[in-house]
Amino acid sequence: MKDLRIALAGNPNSGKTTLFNAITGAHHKVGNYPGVTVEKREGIRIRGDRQYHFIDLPGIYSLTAYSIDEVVARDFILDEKPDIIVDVLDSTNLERNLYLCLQFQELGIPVICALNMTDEAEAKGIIIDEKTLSESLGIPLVKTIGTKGSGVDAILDCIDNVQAEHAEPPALLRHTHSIAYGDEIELKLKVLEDLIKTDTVFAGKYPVRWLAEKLLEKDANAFERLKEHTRSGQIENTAREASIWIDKHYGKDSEIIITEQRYGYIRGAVKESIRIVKHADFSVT
Ligand code: GDP
Ligand code: K
Ligand code: MG
Repeated sequence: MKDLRIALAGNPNSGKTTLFNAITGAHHKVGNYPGVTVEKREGIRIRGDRQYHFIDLPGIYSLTAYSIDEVVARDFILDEKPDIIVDVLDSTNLERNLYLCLQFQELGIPVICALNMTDEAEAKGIIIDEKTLSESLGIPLVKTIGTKGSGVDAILDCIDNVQAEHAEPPALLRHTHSIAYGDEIELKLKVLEDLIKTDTVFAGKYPVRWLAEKLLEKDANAFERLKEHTRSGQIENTAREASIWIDKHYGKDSEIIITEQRYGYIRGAVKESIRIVKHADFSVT
């Protein structure tokens, strides 16, 4: 039987556990992540010749590894390398929820979005054109209502499709869709990516583009991982010089610049695919 490992991730309160229960029924295992008291919930769903092994990750807003929940979620994804991430989004608050989604996508692991709470979104007059949103983000989307268990089969179908498309090479090292950060930052990223690629041990562990971005953002955990795998200080020095250059050039911290560009990209995608209707209009249509 084929075993697929699927991380259920998303912001706190987006409905991950509700959806997890709807998908896996009563077959749960609850424990802790190694060394910490953060709860780890695992469950299995069997369909046809496939065993879907779901892991309900702690709710987080970002992968910056500032809080223990972020560290747990990030380490799980980077070190355990799930086959697929199902990112559960609160459809009533898409922009904020998509920020995390973009970070998963940048990791190069196949991502599927469950647009959850679509009942609440509809009640608020938020109309999501999921086809347009899916095309502009380059991510498959499935509408769900966790509390009613609706959309569960569609998620499993979507997992099957994504898995068939991504059979090779190893998930973590594949580069998918990513946003462009403008000529100057792209140039710095390119130099860093080329340098990282020459370090075969380090480059083999993580997606190169993602690493280059994280180093440019001065992400402390990414620097720690770099030091774990390479003795050469060249990547670190180049990254630090590049972020200092960006700080000066833009007059702002490189982490802020990169974050703003991600939000700009999300806002653009959401603007094209969401309509808000007033209740008066809503009752007519
Ligand atoms: P988690 O923090 O992401 O695990 O979120 P939970 O699964 O604990 O859900 C948070 C709250 O949202 C609970 O009260 C759920 O009953 C509720 N909820 C989950 N999914 C939906 C949904 O699709 N629609 C609505 N209206 N409520 C939902
Ligand atoms: K709620
Ligand atoms: Mg939960």
